[in-house]
Amino acid sequence: TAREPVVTVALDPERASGALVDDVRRGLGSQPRSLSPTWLYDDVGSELFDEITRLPEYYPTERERAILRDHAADIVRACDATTVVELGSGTSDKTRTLLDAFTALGSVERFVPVDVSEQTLRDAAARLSERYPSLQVEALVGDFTLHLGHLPRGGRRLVAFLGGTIGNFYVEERAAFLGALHDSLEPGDWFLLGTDLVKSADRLIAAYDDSRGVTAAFVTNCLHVLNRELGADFDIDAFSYIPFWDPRQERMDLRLRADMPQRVTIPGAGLEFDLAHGEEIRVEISTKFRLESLRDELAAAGFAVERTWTDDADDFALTLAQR
Ligand code: AVJ
Repeated sequence: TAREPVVTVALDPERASGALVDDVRRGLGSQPRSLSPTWLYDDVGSELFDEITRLPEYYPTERERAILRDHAADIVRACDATTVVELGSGTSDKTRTLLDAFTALGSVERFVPVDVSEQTLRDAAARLSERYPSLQVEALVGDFTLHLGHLPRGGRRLVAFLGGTIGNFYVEERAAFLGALHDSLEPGDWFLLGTDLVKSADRLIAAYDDSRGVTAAFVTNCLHVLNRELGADFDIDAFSYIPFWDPRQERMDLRLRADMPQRVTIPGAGLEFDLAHGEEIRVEISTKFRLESLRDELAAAGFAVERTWTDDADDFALTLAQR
């Protein structure tokens, strides 16, 4: 019979709402205005992101799944971890591809999904315990930029950070994240990283500007979150979604543009400001990688690349590195 999942809450809700307030003050209180993509993932946002992963234009999910499907056994053999950690696990079904291989071929004993959404995590933990009765599921409700120090210790650990989410970080945030991950691991522990790769601007823009407008709804959802959580009065219909490819920084840059001037009041953050006509709020970046510079960045953080796998079209990469 399945062992009961253990759920540890590192993220205290009070601090989380404090982080929202801090981010809003810092990001919206000065120009150019920005918001952190963290706030995109409330229940509605998580649902919309799930829908994005099923869009024909949004290739990363399918490509990463193909790599996992074709190479999960290689990954298991290369690291033979006893603890598998997944950062930002969400509802993810790609986890299953990985765990199927680990439970069939390896000596995995424990799975540690980490996510900011407590309900999503509790549901996932219960489902995974059912599906893998031999596995101890120890879920961690936490933010992977803050709570890596709370990862359970012991055994050979593999930390998986999939989906290309690392692309949401700015260069300096990425270095800080990799440094913190390095500090939270022991020598010999493993890191499995999913990254989207540089490709033609056409395909990238199509992936972030789908014809059904799901991505636009996903990005715009952050304004609904601020209206609800902080009592803000964004006139949401008066914004357009502006995704563009920044070829110098090699990243998608996703913004909301005010179609008319408006005064915004955000009581929960003690903030009031005027948005000019055409003024933009940057909500998310999605960096695309090249394998060479990725290897250098990992090395700079103290990780040695063991192997890299890509899909047939070289759209996406999975990199296995060791601390
Ligand atoms: C979940 C961060 C990997 O950057 O592709 C998808 C988020 N935003 N469409 C990405 C996203 C708009 C996604 N990540």
